[in-house]
Amino acid sequence: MSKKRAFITGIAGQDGSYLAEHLLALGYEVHGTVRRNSTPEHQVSRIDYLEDRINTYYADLTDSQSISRLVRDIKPDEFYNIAGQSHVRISFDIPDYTLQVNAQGALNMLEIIRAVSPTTRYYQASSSEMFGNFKDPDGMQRESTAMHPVSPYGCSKLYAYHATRTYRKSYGLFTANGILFNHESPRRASNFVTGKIVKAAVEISLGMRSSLALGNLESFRDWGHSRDYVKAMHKILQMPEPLDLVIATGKTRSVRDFCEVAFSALGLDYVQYVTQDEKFMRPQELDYLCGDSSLARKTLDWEPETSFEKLVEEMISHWQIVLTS
Ligand code: NAP
Ligand code: G4F
Repeated sequence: MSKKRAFITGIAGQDGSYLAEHLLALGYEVHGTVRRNSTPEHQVSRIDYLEDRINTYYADLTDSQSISRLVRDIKPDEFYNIAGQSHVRISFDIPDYTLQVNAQGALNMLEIIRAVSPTTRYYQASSSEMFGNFKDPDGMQRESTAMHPVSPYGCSKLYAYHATRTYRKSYGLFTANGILFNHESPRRASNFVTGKIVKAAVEISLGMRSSLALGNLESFRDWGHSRDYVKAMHKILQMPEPLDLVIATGKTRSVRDFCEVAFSALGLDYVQYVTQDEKFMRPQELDYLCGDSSLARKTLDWEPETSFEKLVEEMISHWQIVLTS
């Protein structure tokens, strides 16, 4: 039997790299897009160990033709649209670009599926940032919770979420949203708060620096592991019918809690090192996220496998190796 073919936009990103690894383990033929970068090593640093086993192509979500040609030739069984301008605070600096990539870009991908390969199953990387500061009376966000985003990033993702539903209902395509809560890993870029805290804590423990400036310490996030969440992405595209599902751990912690856990794992008291700087605050903050993924757990037979403590431990080990080699 011929192998199933998967196409991943943003294959060199955090999730793209774990998803490629997971799909290869399941026996898929894996194709994916990377962006041109003036330092090519940056482009593929998360996937260079997979180089001989995956097929990569230069493309961009804002350049429809670049991806249309590939989809026409490859005819993938599954298309994972996980490329994106993924940084919420930076979306306030580059709102226009964020919209072009995350909103118009997703629409471009849906049009390609509709026109060129309508039997391809389509996954859209939607986000808990779409909820903004809304939660249900029990303090959680789920599929039915109102969505009122508070950032250009959240607005762009909400557009893509609705476009994905619209194409499903209008054209009968298999298009589905994974509404993923924050997920991290050793491959998380160090300008997201978890990567930033862990990298700095390890540097402090090695005597390489003496402080860490952060923004808001009081916001709460529901942090899981990217390696676990990409398994849910794949399961979402195996359902008999397309559905939009929340993927989360159901446990929430503050940025302050994260600092405490990461620094104390290294024998340090974060209070002595962490300062606050306005520069890392956002014009509007999303205060509290805690996801109820019971529908996904039931429908997909999925659940997160990595504990919060193990996630932090893995991230620390990664930075210890990088910073001492
Ligand atoms: P990431 O590490 O930033 O990866 C995003 C990937 O998209 C990168 O490879 C990036 O390329 C690529 N990309 C950016 N702009 C592009 C464009 N115009 N055309 C083509 N590729 C482009 O993000 P992630 O954490 O893996 O997240 C994956 C997706 O899930 C994103 O869409 C994100 O918004 C969404 N999401 C993430 C989370 C989370 O907590 N991680 C939660 C919910 C939703 P470069 O490497 O060249 O920049
Ligand atoms: O790590 P963050 O930048 O992630 P954020 O904004 O929650 O977005 C991530 O999760 C979303 C899902 O909900 C994804 F859709 C999105 O792509 C991305 O992966 O910030 C987390 C919290 C925020 O409240 C922020 O204000 O940490 C706070 N924070 C405090 N100091 C900081 C900092 N965030 C960053 N990046 N840098 C700081 O110095």
